[in-house]
Amino acid sequence: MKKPVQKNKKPKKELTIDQKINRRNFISFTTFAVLGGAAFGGWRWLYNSPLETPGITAGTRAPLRRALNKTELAFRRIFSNNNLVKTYPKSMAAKNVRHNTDIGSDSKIDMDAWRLNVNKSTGEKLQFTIDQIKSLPKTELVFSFKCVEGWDQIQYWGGVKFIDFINHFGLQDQTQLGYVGMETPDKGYYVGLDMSSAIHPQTLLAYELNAEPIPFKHGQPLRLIIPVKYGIKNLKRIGTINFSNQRPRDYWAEEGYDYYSGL
Ligand SMILES: Nc1nc2c(c(=O)[nH]1)N[C@H]1C(S)=C(S)[C@@H](COP(=O)(O)O)O[C@H]1N2
Ligand SMILES: [Mo]
Repeated sequence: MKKPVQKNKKPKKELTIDQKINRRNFISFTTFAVLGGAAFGGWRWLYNSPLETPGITAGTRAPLRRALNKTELAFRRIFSNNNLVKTYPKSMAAKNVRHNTDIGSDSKIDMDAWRLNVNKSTGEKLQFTIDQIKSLPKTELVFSFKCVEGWDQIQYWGGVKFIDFINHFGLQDQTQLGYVGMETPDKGYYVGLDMSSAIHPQTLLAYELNAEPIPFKHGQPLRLIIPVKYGIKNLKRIGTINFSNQRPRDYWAEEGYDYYSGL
């Protein structure tokens, strides 16, 4: 029979104040070195990682784009056309409407020659006059327009819901595609929109501002009003609309802005 061995426990040594300080210094510096090293390593990794494949969005590191695309997916999953942006009484709408850049919409416009061109994914091309568009049921919208540059303003727009336009002209099959691209007649400014945002019930092909035809600098005769997106996507002076399964080109995404640009 074995006797249970009595471990001879050493009595725990009391540390002196100096030893305690040394010990804490050691812990802090090691933590600092380890975390600092990890941060530096992470930065080097990102810095040396390849650039994204050039395309519709461009310029960032591939891992950053992957993260952005994941974030976009997360937001697209919670996006619902049942969620409406906040609206306001007309009395709250600005009389002096803010104006921003006019890329692709600053040249003279021949109103008689203007047409809305619609390119279906099948290759079929359609054309509409402003009167055809105005003959559809009108929707009025007073909402807070938001520019990425940091201003917002309550504005009063009128036009036809893009989804009403689609339904009226038999374009329903086109909503099965992933994207809508819109461009100015001179192709100087262009935006890409995910289909769910494009067919959101508050997305308008607008032809009125404060109950008057849209003035020249705000996108005469027809502009996009898409309240679920920042101002950059609200293209002034629409010339062409394309339906497609590929991300359409987008003026500001090419400059490094977020392609989705949702609110
Ligand atoms: N054709 C065209 N549309 C455009 C722009 C532009 O430069 N050209 N700028 C966008 C931006 S950044 C904003 S904030 C709004 C501004 O519209 P507004 O000038 O009517 O205020 O238009 C958007 N649509
Ligand atoms: Mo903007």
